Amino acid sequence: MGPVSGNDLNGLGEPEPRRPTVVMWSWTESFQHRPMQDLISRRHVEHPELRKVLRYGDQDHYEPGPLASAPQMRPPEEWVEAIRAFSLDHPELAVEDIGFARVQPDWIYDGHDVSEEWVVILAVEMDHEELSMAPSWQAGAEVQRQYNRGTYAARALADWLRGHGHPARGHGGPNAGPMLLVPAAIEAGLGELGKHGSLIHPRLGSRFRLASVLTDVPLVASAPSEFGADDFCWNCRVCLDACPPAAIFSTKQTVRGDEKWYVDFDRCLPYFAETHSCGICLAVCPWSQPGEAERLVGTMARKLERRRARTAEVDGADAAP
Ligand code: B12
Ligand code: SF4
Ligand code: SF4
Repeated sequence: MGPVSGNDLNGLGEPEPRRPTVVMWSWTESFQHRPMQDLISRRHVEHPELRKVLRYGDQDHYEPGPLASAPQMRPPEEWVEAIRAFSLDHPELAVEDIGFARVQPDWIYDGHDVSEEWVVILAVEMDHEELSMAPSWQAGAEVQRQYNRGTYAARALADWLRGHGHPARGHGGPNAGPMLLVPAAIEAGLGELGKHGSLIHPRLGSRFRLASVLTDVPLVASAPSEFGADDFCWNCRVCLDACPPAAIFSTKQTVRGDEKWYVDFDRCLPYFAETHSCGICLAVCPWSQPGEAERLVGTMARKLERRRARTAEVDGADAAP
């Protein structure tokens, strides 16, 4: 694991904002946990079943498609609609959701350069039955399969934008790429951060992966989506009780100047490495059960409504002569 705690590298307890540090999933640079990353990759490659689904990662040589010389001009709203149609309705790509956000410097890894103004975030669903086999190679294989789908879709969208004369680069897992995807996906309206450190989506729960496209094509930012997942997490501890190395905190932590749910890197990583990428926390989250997220969105909306009505009653009583 190296001499420095992964939590220190991540900035746990640091009150000031700063750019994140690459801690895992880069094949082009060296960092403290590189030997651990290489060990995990080797175990994947040596596994007779997992090896069949590995497409991207250290074996990956990506040639972006040609950039058309005359950029096609359209208003931002039209680009948003065209990109949504390309990614959501395309018979081969068909990602499950998409969102748009302006890139923020705090998401970009130290030492990396992102000059593009916009990021398009793609959400790719994982099969709940396969995921529920975690910890096992079967759940690990589902993670890889959906990484393949996300990376393929992101690169296809980037090539499509380049074909219209707009520089774009597509990226997907397992590679970390140049920036954090979770805060970008929150900003792009794809969900709320859960206690288990992953996103909760209002339809997919936590059973999805992310991929991204960086571009300068003019876009419109999506509205962040708040539907009560954060509130729900305060009264739930299913993931916390199910996590074998006890890596999930019961309260929010200060990390690089933000108060947020946080997962103990030093506890999660060794278990993740031993189990072909664990994922128990995603599988057990009530929001991840098929059909359950929509029901919980309704429950949380009613709860919020009752709370608002009670506050209005109290305010009314206080104001009465
Ligand atoms: C490195 C990495 C890991 C490492 C270390 C994670 C860590 N917490 O430090 C290890 C290998 C342990 C790991 C484990 C897992 N990971 Co991981 N991981 C990544 C990766 C490649 C980079 C994240 C990173 O640099 N973290 C290090 C630091 C900077 O972490 P941090 O400050 O605590 O930030 C985390 C969150 O708090 C949040 N975040 C960061 N800044 C901010 C700011 C605000 C305001 C908020 C609200 C949130 C937020 O994003 C970070 C996610 O780890 C991302 C892909 C990407 N490019 O983002 C996938 C990613 C985050 N992992 C993912 C998942 C699902 C997992 C696992 C469940 C494994 C699995 N089987 O799927 C576990 C869960 C453990 C956990 N929640 O941390 C998904 C999350 C998808 C989702 N639904 O949200 C991602 C996005 C991969 C993907 N392309 O889909 N992961
Ligand atoms: S991936 Fe596994 S070890 Fe890591 S936080 Fe989730 S349940 Fe715990
Ligand atoms: S299992 Fe419960 S506490 Fe954990 S992320 Fe899901 S809703 Fe939140």
